[in-house]
Amino acid sequence: MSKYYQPEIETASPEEIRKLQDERLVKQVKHVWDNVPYYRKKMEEKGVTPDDIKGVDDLKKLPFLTKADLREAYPYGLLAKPLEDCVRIQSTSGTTGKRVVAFYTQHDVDLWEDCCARAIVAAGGTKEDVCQVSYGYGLFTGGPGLNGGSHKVGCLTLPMSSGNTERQLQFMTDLEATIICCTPSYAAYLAESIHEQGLRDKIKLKAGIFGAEAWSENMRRDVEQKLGIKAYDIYGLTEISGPGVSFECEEQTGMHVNEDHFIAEIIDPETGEVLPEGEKGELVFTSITKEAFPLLRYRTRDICVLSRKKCSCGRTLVKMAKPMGRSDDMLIIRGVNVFPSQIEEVLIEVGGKDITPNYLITIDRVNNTDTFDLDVEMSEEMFSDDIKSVSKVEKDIKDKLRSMLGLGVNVHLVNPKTITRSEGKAKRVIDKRDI
Ligand code: DLL
Repeated sequence: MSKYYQPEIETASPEEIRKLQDERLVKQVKHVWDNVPYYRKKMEEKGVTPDDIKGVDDLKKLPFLTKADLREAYPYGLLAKPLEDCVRIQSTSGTTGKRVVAFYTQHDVDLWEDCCARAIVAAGGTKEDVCQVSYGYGLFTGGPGLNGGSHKVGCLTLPMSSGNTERQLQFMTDLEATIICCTPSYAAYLAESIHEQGLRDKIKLKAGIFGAEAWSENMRRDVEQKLGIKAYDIYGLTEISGPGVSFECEEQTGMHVNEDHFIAEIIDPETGEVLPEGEKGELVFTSITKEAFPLLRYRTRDICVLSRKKCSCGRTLVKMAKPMGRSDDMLIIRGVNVFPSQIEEVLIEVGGKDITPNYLITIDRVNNTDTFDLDVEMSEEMFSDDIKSVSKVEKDIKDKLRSMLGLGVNVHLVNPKTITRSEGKAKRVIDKRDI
């Protein structure tokens, strides 16, 4: 571990954490003001100087940063250190516009890896473990982040990257991996393959660390049961360093934010106003220890809730709920706002054991009217047992969606394994409309 690991912070009193954040924020604002003309200008436009920021209470005086700022300042405009001090870039998988490129000094890599190490330790990881990292490596932060964290914990690290499922299963069984890190959709796919190939008895996994995309409690239970593990959520984003911004403990009721490095706020996405603890809104992060790419008040677009309720694990770090959608992945279908997470909710409620968590939304526009199709994979049991009830389940899902959204949806139960599986983040929506 390096000096940023500091597990004592995880159980420090809220006052101690606040004091540390106050000090670090004041220093960070000065660092940004002195070294990032782009953000300094934003501060000047708002009439704020570093002297106005004495601690976390003053955070709300600072301007927000958005993805649009990152694109405008691409590639070096938000860099706060000379390039010769930087040792790494990572980038988002953005498919529209310019990619977001984040820079790291060695200090930044170390603290990021230490945040991931905390996540692995919270999932029960020790140096005795064999940790299979099956997130993508390369520009995506998943592989490199968990890889670094696993090294720091001292696990034997299997740097598998994503894909090549046969090879994944061979190493998993031959080297007796005990921890698997990958996207939840790939975990579900691995679980299916293990089941199919009758490998369950050869699997020694005890924990999974799954994140990078939304996943439901239903999916958690399914993967836990199929792999015989405890499944932990992990959250992060490239702009704020990558995985490990927050992580789940054994209580599995939300993710502890590494508050000694990142300050979390919830704002009203319409007005930008800071909302009190417990209210749902957009998650905003300020990184208070990063050197090269220190974003202040970065709007994540993730809709979330923060909670300071006492956690049975003893950690005092604030917890964020599983993100409940994004303020920007909202679909507008026939004028109705729809979040894919709402569809998932209905599927869990209505589908029960008859369906799997695999679904695909397809939207198109025919004769100026939006069409809305939802393919849902039925479970093996339903496929083999009682094919006649398909239309009833389809109708139940359709009725529930109509009452929730006020929209007619064409629901199709499809055969098991017909929806393309993802080795990275699952693709849940195909929007064919040319708008
Ligand atoms: O997905 C970093 C990561 C890698 C996190 C591996 C966890 C594990 P980006 O590609 O920049 O970074 O995507 C960030 O993914 O704003 C969320 O919308 C979503 N996201 C990340 N983790 C979770 C999660 C990585 N646990 C964006 N649950 C974020 C739900 C998540 N959504």
